[in-house]
Amino acid sequence: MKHPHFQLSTKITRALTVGVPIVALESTVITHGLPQPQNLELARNMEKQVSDAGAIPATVALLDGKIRIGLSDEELVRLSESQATLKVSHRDFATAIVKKMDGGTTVAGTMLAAHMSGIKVFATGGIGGVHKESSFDISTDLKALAETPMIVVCAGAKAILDLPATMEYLETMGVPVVGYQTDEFPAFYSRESGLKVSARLDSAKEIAEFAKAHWSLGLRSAILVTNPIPETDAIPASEMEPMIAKASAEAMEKGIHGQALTPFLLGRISELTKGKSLKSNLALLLNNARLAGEIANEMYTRKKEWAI
Ligand code: PSU
Ligand code: MN
Repeated sequence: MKHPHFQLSTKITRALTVGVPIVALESTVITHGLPQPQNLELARNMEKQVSDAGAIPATVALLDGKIRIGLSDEELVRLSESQATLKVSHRDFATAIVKKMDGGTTVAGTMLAAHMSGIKVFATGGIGGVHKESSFDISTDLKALAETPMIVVCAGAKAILDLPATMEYLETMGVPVVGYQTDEFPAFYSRESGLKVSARLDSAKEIAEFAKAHWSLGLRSAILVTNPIPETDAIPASEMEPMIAKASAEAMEKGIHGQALTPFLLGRISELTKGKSLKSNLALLLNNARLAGEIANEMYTRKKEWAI
């Protein structure tokens, strides 16, 4: 791929040419979502999970204003330690490019860059959605899911969001919400939310077939695959609720809004749960990377049968 603002690593360029399975990974989780040093450890471990599943990891980020697909270990270290990174969603790319900044790409940002590069599968922790504090604060992630044909593996969305409103938005935009081995939309730290997914699928193979059927109709949305956090790492919704309510009230008191809201809530919840939520967060991210690797493999196996 030739584009003045993109730089693909040699490994990713080769993988795209040969057509081997690739999984894109976001970087806002490294720059804004997790504290140091867990962020670096997580970035490395997610790449390892993807590799262990037989796919090539492509962490997406901005470095010196270039959209980078596939980072070296030194670059992961730089991103994890940098204090002045931009949180890059759709409207922030040009800012980072013209100001030659480093940036962590959100779900929306990663989807745009990965799709333009020809990558079809992406793993993240939780998607952004409609915030509780203001119903006008709707993450660009939802718009990206509506208009970018990729498979996005997540653990649902955090209960810091208005989950019913988030699900309604996804329904309106025609985004399938697939439950991996579950009928219920998972709520990130918790396996339950009380909300139903639009389809339950029990294997990576079924997910690949589902994507093929969806896109064969000319539909251009993503397939959102929701993978519940492993049982051993889950925190019951009832235990999370008071922490979330407290963090949310503090955000409103302090007047925190816009791009700063999600990082504030995540940080506060981690403090309030004394690190318990952080441990869960890391576990579900790895779990998602693994499933995304398996799905990418299935897509690869079927590539010759399909024109995708
Ligand atoms: N949800 C999480 N952890 C995160 C994020 C969301 O549980 O780190 C990050 C993702 O990168 C997501 C972004 O794309 O926050 C959404 O931010 P906003 O609500 O400002 O669109
Ligand atoms: Mn927002």
